[in-house]
Amino acid sequence: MRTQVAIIGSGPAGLLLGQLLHKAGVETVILERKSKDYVLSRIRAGVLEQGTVNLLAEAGVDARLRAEGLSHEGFALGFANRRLRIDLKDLVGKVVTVYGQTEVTRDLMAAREAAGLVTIYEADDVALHDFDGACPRVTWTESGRAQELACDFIAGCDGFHGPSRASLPEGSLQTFERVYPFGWLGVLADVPPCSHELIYAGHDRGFALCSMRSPTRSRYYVQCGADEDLSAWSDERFWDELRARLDPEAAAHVVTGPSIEKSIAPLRSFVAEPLRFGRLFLAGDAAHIVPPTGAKGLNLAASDVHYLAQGFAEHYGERSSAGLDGYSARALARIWKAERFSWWMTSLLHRFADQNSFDRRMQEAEFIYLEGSRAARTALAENYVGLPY
Ligand code: RFL
Ligand code: PHB
Repeated sequence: MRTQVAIIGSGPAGLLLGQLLHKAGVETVILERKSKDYVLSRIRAGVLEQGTVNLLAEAGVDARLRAEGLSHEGFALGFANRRLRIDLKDLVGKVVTVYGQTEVTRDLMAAREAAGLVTIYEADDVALHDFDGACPRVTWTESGRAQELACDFIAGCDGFHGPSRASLPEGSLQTFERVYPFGWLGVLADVPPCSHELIYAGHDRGFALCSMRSPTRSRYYVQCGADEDLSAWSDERFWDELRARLDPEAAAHVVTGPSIEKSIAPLRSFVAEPLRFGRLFLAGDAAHIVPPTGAKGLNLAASDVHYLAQGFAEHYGERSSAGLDGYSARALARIWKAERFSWWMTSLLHRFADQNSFDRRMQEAEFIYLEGSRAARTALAENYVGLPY
């Protein structure tokens, strides 16, 4: 089998890249380790920047997003029983759209299928070869049978644990990492959200986030220990802990119900540099991780893919290598800004085990500064809605 761009991973980065390349007349094959149903069962991001929405429109997959996505003009920060609204529309004239990553993935998969493009699910032992030369190859096994795909380029969109970054020779990458000493316990439930906008609450007991998927489906998170046992968290314990971390008004509006999904996610900041090695390009979580506090992970995957798709379109359409040559530097410039913002929001709102009373006062001072300064709120808002690209 042969294609122009072999894409490893059918998460949002791989699928969006496939769709943008299809629009540009470039052939792709996607190889995915898991089944389609498994990929669609992962509950992750919920907040899309306008730039991501625009890209999904460019890819021709925004019909359901426009009909069902919730436009949010602001969100709230909670601190010591107070709540501060960040009015995105007023501060920076932009909004964000609440629409689940699962739905983005579903729409992209449907468009790929409708266009008759090839995705190979349940591809085992995916391995990348010869990407430092002119003729890269990808091999895998399918129902125990060895398979091979020859290609011009490989796009590594296989998330943090995938084989793409791992196949780079020792010493070819520089990595930067911070692992946070806590995780997020997330619950999805078919209950109306406690507030019509998101609330990010920094409480003495730890961080909590009130988010949603629709007017009848809520997504909540509480900060928990990194190694906590999920079975120790009954629904009842979760709801009690959530309410204890919210201001009284928000807590009073929490409607409880049985969880339909419950999981613990670790928090990490990570960047690999550069994003290109020969004919292999890294994009999305394969190249970088942000803690979810700023809602940037999926959005960064989208901006990477925008730069990369442009590079491939220029290569095939205009016979120019400028876009591919500039990909790593262009993408990394935006990645580091989102890393800074996500690290800052995480530092502001979480409880750290080694935090002393001075550190806690610093968090409070930051919150009070935001309350009193439109300039500070504007800086927060311009990052939250997404820096331009
Ligand atoms: P993904 O989604 O991890 O997809 C990678 C795909 O590669 C496949 N794969 C392989 N395929 C073939 N062979 C192998 N050996 C393979 N190994 C792996 C995987 O099965 C998978 O299908 O990476 P991608 O596409 O780069 O997308 C990144 C986003 O998923 C991620 O950044 C976001 O979910 C992060 N994130 C959030 N981002 C936002 O922009 N806004 C949010 O509100 C937000 N909230 C979140 C989040 C992530 C969370 N978790 C669970 C980490 C909330 C949470 C709780
Ligand atoms: C979510 O709805 O899952 C969500 C929203 C905002 C975040 C992280 C996750 O910052």
